[in-house]
This record gives sequence, structure tokens and C-alpha cells, in this order.
Amino acid sequence: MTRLTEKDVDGLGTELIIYERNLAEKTGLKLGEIAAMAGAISWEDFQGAARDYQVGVVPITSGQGVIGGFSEAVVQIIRQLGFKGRITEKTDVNGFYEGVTKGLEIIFMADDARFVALNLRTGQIADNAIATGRGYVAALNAMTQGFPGSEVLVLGCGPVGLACVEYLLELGSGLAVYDCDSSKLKRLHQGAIKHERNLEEAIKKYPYIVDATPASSFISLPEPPAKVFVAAPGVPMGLTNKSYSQHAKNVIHDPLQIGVATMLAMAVSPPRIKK
Ligand code: 2YJ
Repeated sequence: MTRLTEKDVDGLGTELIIYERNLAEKTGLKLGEIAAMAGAISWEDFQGAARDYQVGVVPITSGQGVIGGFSEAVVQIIRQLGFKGRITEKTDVNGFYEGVTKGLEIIFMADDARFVALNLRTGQIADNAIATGRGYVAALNAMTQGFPGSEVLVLGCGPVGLACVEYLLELGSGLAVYDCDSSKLKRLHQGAIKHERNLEEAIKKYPYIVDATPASSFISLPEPPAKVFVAAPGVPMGLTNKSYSQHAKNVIHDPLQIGVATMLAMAVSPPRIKK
């Protein structure tokens, strides 16, 4: 999984209003509405949780250490959704202890391998990779009004890509997958899911694409007037600069916002009944 950098999150907190406006122009929805959909919680219940929960972020110094601006960006997204959010003064386990003893009920924390939100009231834990996959599929679904006329192509079968696949199946959408390591496709049941083995050919065929890879600048989309809708959770962006500028109105890409918002929705959503 890509490690975010200071540059990825620089200015993110102060630009959230512009971000929301762009997202609404593309999807017709607010960030919180997309998150609620992906987190399987009603918009009313999500707003109720926002009034009710104390949320915090614990900076984590292990591995490659704190990323300047990361905790600040996460807390700004939490506040943008109407929740009360703060950053603990202490870091790591000491910060976790501070948060719990001072009344935090949802705690966000990330090291180099995993980024989670833990709901201490219910014991629910939301993982960023799963939340990001679900959030981007919800955004693409809204942007295209339900993927009419074609399957969705998911590029990359890592944790984010697999979460996209699972949610697309839940939504009843047809889908196809591609991974540069074709052995990863074997895990996915071929009946319901098409396996694509040639990237260039696949990109020409599908008008709805999720780029869940960590690779940069490898996707050249068909040129306009072809209409292609892309959800690009991967950091860095997989589209070439040219393709991005040609299709920008139909591309959703951010470093953190949809993933963090969906983590919060998943952390407060009613527990699912396991069948
Ligand atoms: O607390 C801090 O500032 C750091 N320990 C944050 C580390 C952030 N972690 C990552 O960037 C991981 N690769 C997971 C991020 C998932 C984003 N999609």
C-alpha cells in the first residue's frame, strides 16, 4: 500500500469546501452522503452519530514516523462531516490511552501498513483500504447513475480492489477485473466476474473504470468524444496527465477524503448480521 506524503495531504483541510463543491458537481452528492451509502448507514443516522460521538486521531510514530499534516487532514475531514474531532497531544499507545481516558469514542490511527477507525462503544473497526474501495464505488455509482449498459472494470486486485469487487457484487453490478499479476485473479470466481488479461484492450472496452492500483501514469483512456468515468482511489494517480485533463469532469480522485469519510460511516453503521 502506498504511504502518503506531506505533499499528498498539504492544504487538504483548508480546501475541503472546494473539494465538496467539485464532488457534488460530479456525483450530485455530498461527501457524507457518499460515505453513508458506502458504509451502509442512512444519512439521518449518520448525521445523528455526528452530533453524538467524540472522535479523535492518534499520531503514530512507528515505522517511518509521523507524516506532517496527516492527522490534521484526517481531523478536518471528520469535522467537515459535522463530527467533533481532535488530535491527541500524545502519540502511539500513550495517545491511545489519553484518548480513551479523556472520552474519545472513535479513534483513528495509522501506521505504515494499516489505517483504522475503532469505535470503542460498539467494538466495530473500519479499515481504510476497505472503506476506500467501497467509497469510490459509491461515488462512481452516483456519478454514472448505476453503471447503465456496461460492466465496471476494476484495475488492481489488492485490498482496495477486492473491496471494490465485493461492493460491486453487493450492488448487483456486472464487473471485470485486471491485475498485472494474473495469479491474483484466481481468487475471484470467474462465473460472476470477467477476467481481463490485456490492459490496453480492456481499457478500450469499458466506460466505467476503477483504478485501485498503486501504479502511476499507465492508463491512456480513449480520447473524447468517448465518455469514460473513472474512480481513482490509487495514489499516485494511474491516468496519464493527458487522459486526466481530457476526462477530468468524469474522474474522481483524492488522497484521503472519501476513504476517511467512509471509515467514519462504517465505524458508526449498525453492525451487520452475519449469515
Ligand atoms: O500518524 C502518522 O502521521 C503516520 N503514522 C501516518 C501513516 C499513514 N499511513 C499510510 O500512509 C499507510 N500506507 C496507509 C494509508 C492508507 C491510505 N489509503
